[in-house]
Order: sequence, then structure tokens, then C-alpha cells
Amino acid sequence: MNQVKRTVLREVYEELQEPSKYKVLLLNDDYTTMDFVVMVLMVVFRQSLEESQKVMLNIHQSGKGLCGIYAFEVAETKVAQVSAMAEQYKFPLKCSLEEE
Ligand code: TYC
Repeated sequence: MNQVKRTVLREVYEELQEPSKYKVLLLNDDYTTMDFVVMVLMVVFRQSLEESQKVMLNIHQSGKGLCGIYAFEVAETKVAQVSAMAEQYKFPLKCSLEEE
């Protein structure tokens, strides 16, 4: 098969792939209040009060936890929103992004 056909085949294959998804994780720390983390989970990740409390406690006990899985741009926006809220309220809360 010649190079042009291989290139076209690769391009078609790549276009057919589902775009990667990204996990957004919150990290535990000793200073951010539990209520603030619950509020972030409700506002940014659209979780219910009950779900937010469970997720927050899991992060508190295990060190980090999954908040949601999104397309790259959405995940990046969530991380930026969490950072902006943490900065505004002067908490050291950190959020990270991981390819699924
Ligand atoms: N460990 C914090 C406390 O005891 C609560 C907390 C939970 C902080 C989850 C960050 O992502 C976090 N106040």
C-alpha cells in the first residue's frame, strides 16, 4: 500500500475514534472546609447534596476522589472553576485532570 493510501486510512481511522474522556479529581487537604468542598461538588459538578457529601467524605478519607468524567474542554473548564472558587475563598483546594 502506498504512503498516500496509508495516510488517508490513518486519517479516516482517527476521525472515527471517540474523543478521549478525562477524569476530574479533587485532592484532600487539611484546611479546606468540608462544607466548601460539598458546595463545589454541587455547583461545579452538579451533584446532589447527598452525593456531594459522600464524595467529599471519600476524598477526605482516601486522599483523592472522582468528581466526574468529561470531554477535555469541559474537564479543563471544571478544573479552572474549582481553582477560581478556591482562590476566591482562600482555600488550598486542588483539582486535577487524568485521561480515562
Ligand atoms: N480534609 C478536609 C477537612 O478535614 C476536608 C476536605 C475534603 C478537603 C475533601 C479537601 O478535597 C477535599 N476539613
